[in-house]
Amino acid sequence: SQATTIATTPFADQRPGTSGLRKKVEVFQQRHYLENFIQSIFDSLEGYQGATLVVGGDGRYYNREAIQKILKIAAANGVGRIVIGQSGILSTPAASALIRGLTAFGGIVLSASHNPGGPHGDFGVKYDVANGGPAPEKVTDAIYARTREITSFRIVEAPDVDIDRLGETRVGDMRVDVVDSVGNYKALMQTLFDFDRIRDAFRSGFTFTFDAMSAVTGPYARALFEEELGARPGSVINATPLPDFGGHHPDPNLVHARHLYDLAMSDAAPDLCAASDGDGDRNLIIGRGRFVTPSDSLAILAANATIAPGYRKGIAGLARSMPTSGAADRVAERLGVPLYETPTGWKYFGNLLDAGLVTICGEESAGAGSDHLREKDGLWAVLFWLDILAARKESVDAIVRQHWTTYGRNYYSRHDYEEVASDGAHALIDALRQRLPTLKGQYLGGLEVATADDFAYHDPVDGSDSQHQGLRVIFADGSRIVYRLSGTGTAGATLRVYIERYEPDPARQHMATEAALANLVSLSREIAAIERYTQRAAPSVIT
Ligand code: VG1
Ligand code: CO
Repeated sequence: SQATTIATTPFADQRPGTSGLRKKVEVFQQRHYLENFIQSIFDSLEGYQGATLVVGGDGRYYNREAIQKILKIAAANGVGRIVIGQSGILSTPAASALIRGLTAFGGIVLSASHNPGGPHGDFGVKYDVANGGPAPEKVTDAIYARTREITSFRIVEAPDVDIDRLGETRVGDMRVDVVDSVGNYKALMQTLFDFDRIRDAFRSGFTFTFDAMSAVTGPYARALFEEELGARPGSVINATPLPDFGGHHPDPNLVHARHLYDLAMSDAAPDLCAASDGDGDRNLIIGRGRFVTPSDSLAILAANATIAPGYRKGIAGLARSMPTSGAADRVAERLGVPLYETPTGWKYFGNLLDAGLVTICGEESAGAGSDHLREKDGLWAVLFWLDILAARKESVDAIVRQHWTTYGRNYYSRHDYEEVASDGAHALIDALRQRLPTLKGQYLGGLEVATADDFAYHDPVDGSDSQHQGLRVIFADGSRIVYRLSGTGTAGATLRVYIERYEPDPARQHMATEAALANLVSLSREIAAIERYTQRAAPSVIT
């Protein structure tokens, strides 16, 4: 099999967003679209010749076709070896774990995460570096620059690899190993949590429902929860990964996993309901009668971390994305460890984790993780909760309430105005950005503005700076409204508005979130004139 060079022309729209390049499947199916992007990755890297790369995805439509192309392009570019999950399946955290476990050069993860799949759904490609984490901006910028200039790609002509069969084969001179998708990840989880303790809890009647949402976590969840830990068979629902996720939106939030919320609030509620997203890096945690916001979940995991064997030594520090609530800050303060506030997206945690500055990180968007790998990790968060529940032998609700009594409660909500016209959304942000300097000291809705700024991040490890990471209006009482545009969407623009209020008084910690935030919610719409710019009077999704 000979490597050939094929002439191509650039596409103008291959800029990676918050988490890789995400587009409609039809966009990826354009002639040379995927080839250009993969070749641009190689053109931007140095030292991959002869090295090992990990490849896998969440099993969505176009996963298999993409893998065959990637194998042939990698072989033509001189990659030494590719390790693929069986049938092309690797959850995002499992891919991260595998890159680290093999000390591979990097990896290519095929996913559009929580976005719908299928022939008319979304597809995505993300490059992970040697630490197992998403490529930093420096790398994604270089890849994007290359996509704008590319004139050819290299590919070998070879038969397709049978990716369903475990074992070793070759594409051209490159070795290909098809490996079990679950084993390495499962072994890592066993080093972090007390599986005997969780097994005992299930044996004593602890009840649990995990919804894999017909996405990638099904095989992992079955192996871990049912086979290894003894949860009742059938505890894992929607356990078979489907290329179109059964036509659903594999986003574990209160809208797309509503049935799970309803179950948790019903008389038949199990002790714990949980779910993960398309690629397995997000988590949803709902106890009997109690939804745990992702920001609270992060804080509670951190506060209880030493219960789990993997964190017995304590934690070095915490990090959260800027829009994530300040609940974790209070835990860090009490533990006497630093708290880092980063821009949205897991790639910003990589340096902090590599440098040992933080142990646990999280995002309000249902992402939590730790230094065990370099992505957020849905099943890790669920196992962490199971371990804490097994050790404390209290309900989720009791643990959450006790946490608020100790630390105060951060009422929190995110309003998404999805798929609005891109021009209007950008105009809204531009206009508000202009006004920020004038807001300080003003009274809005009876609240004094303490600061209003455009969040920028200085990475303390590599010294890099990231500008324009979200507009913040922070009030004197600590309440906050944050505005930013999504970097993962594939149609129009999505405006995210994050609303938060801190309540230290235990007597006032049990209001409905909508009631507690009502004033701030109307302010959020007025301050940015959301309806004027987006033609939307209300958000499409509230989480
Ligand atoms: C969203 C979330 C962000 C998360 C990103 C990737 O980004 O807000 O917190 O890291 O998705 O998650 P954005 O730019 O749309 O707000 V996943 O599970 O889609 O890899
Ligand atoms: Co995801």
